[in-house]
Amino acid sequence: MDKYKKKLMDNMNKQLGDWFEGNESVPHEDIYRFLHSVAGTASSIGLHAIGDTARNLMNSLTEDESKLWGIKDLKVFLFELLTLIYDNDLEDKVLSEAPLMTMTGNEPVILLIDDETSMLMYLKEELQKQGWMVNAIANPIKAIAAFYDIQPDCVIIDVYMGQKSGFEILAFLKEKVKQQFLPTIMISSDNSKSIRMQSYQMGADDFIAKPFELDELTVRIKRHIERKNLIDNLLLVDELTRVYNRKYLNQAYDQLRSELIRNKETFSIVMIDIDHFKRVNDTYGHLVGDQVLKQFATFLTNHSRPGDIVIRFGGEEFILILPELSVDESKKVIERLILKCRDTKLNTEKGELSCTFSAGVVEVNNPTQSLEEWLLLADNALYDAKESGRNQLKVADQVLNGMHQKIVKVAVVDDDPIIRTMLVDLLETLGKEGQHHLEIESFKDGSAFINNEWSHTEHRYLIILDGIMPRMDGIEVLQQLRSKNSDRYTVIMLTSRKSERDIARALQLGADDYITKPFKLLELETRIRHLLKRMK
Ligand code: GH3
Ligand code: MG
Repeated sequence: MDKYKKKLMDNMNKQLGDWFEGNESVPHEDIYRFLHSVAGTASSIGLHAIGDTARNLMNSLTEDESKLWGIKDLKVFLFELLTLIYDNDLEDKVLSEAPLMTMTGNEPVILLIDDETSMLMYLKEELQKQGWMVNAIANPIKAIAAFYDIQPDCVIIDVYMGQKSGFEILAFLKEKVKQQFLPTIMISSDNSKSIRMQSYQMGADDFIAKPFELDELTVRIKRHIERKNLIDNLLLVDELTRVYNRKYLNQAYDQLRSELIRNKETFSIVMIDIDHFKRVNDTYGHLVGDQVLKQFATFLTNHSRPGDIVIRFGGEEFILILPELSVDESKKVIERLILKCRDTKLNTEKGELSCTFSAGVVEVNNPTQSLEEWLLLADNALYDAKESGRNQLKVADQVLNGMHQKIVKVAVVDDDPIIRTMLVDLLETLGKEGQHHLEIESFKDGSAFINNEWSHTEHRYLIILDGIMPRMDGIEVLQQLRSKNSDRYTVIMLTSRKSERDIARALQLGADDYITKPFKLLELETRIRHLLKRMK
C-alpha cells in the first residue's frame, strides 16, 4: 500500500477507535467533518469505495446540527464504512494467501491429532483448502472428548505423541469403530513394517508414512470420506444403540402424516434427553457413557408398545413417536416411563448406574405443519422441562411463539475496536437466524473479560479471543479458563500469521480452534457456525 493510503487508513482507524473506545457521545459536527475529510482524501488516492461511501453517509446528514451521537447509533450508522476499511486493510495483507472456499457449515469434518504443532498447523491449512472443516488437536488427552463433540467424518492420528500414544487413541476409537463406521488414518515418520502392521491390526483404515505427498494424502482422505457417506446413507439404524437413527424420522413422519390426513389419527412426538449425561462421561469415561446410552435405548424399546418408534436423534437425545396417542395419553405413558427409568439399573463395566431423563411432548394434529415445526415445539417443551429442574415432562405450547432458545454467551475479546464492532455485528446476525439465543458481549482486553462476573456463569460460552492484547493477552486468558477444568468454554483464538509460537501455545493449551489474523469475515462466520452446531 502506498504511504498515503496507509496514512489515511491509520488515521481513520485511530479516529474510529477513539470514538468507540471513549464511550462518550460524539458531536454531530465531528462526524460530519470526519466524513467530509475521508470523502475528499480517499477518492483522490484511489480508495474509491471508501470515498464514495463516506460521501453518501455525509450527504445523508445535515451539516450544522447540534445533536450528540451515542456510540451504538454511531456504529450502526458507520457500519458500511467500517466493513470497507476492514476489507481494504485485509486485501492488502492477504494477497499471498490462497483463496478461501465458501463454506456452508455442512462440509466433512476431519479430526486431526498430532502433538507436533507445526505439522498440525501445516496439515490443517492444507486440508482446509480442500473445503473440509479441520479440527486440530495438539493435546491427545483432549482428543477423545473432541471426538464426541465434533462427530468427525475422518480421524487422522499421529502414532508417536508425548502424553499418549496414537495407538491408545486408536484403541479407544476402535471400540467405537466396531459400532460405527469411522475412517481412521494413522500417520508416522516410523514407516517400519511393525508399526504399519500394528496400525492395521488395531483397525486403522489407512497408514501414511511421513514425509508424505500432500496430494496423495488428500486423495486418500477423500476416498475414505466418500465411503463413509455411502455407508451412512445406507443405514437407518443407529450402530451404537440399535434403535432407528434420525434418517428414519422423516420416513416415519411421512407415514403417520398420511394416516392423519386419511383417518384424522393424531399422534405424539416426544423429545427425550438424558439428564446430566456429561457427568457420566466425566466420571466414568466415554465407554461407560456409551453403555448407558445403549441400555437407555433398550429401556425405551422395552417399555414402549410394539408400534411405537424409538429413534436416536443424536448424542444423548432420543425421539419417541407414539402413534394414535393424544397428548394427554402420551403424558401418562411418559410420566410412567420417567418413574420407571429412575428405578432401573443400567449395567456398566463400572457397576450399576441409573439415570433420569427430561422430555417434551407435542401432539401432531395438523398435517400442514412441517416436521421441523413439531420438533421445534417438542424441543422447546424439553427445554422447559430442563429449566424446571429436569426428570420431568412438559407439554408443548402448541403455538410457535415465545420460543425458549438455549442461551450461549459469546464474548469477543479484542483490543481493536473496529474488529470488536464488526464481530459483534456478525454475531448478532447469526443470533437472529439460529437455534441459539446468543448473548453477546465484547471486551477490550483479557482482564476485562476474566474479571467480569458475566464470564463465570453456568452457561455455555463461545469466546473469540485475540492472542495479543495489552494487560492480559489471549494465551493467559486461555490458560486461566483451562485451569478451571470446565468445558463450558469453547475458544477460538485469533492469532497473527507470523506468530507460529503463539498458535502452537494456543493449541497446546487446548484452544478449540484458531484463525489467523487478518481473517475473512466469511471464514470466521463458518467456524462460528460449526462450533455453535456442536454446542447444541
Ligand atoms: P442436560 O441435563 O442439560 O441435558 O445436561 P447433559 O450433560 O446431559 O447435556 P450436555 O449437552 O451438556 O452434554 C451431553 C454430552 O454427551 C456431550 C457429549 O460429549 C456427550 N455425547 C454425545 N454423544 C455421545 C456418545 O455417543 N457417547 C458418549 N459417551 N457421549 C456422547
Ligand atoms: Mg442431556
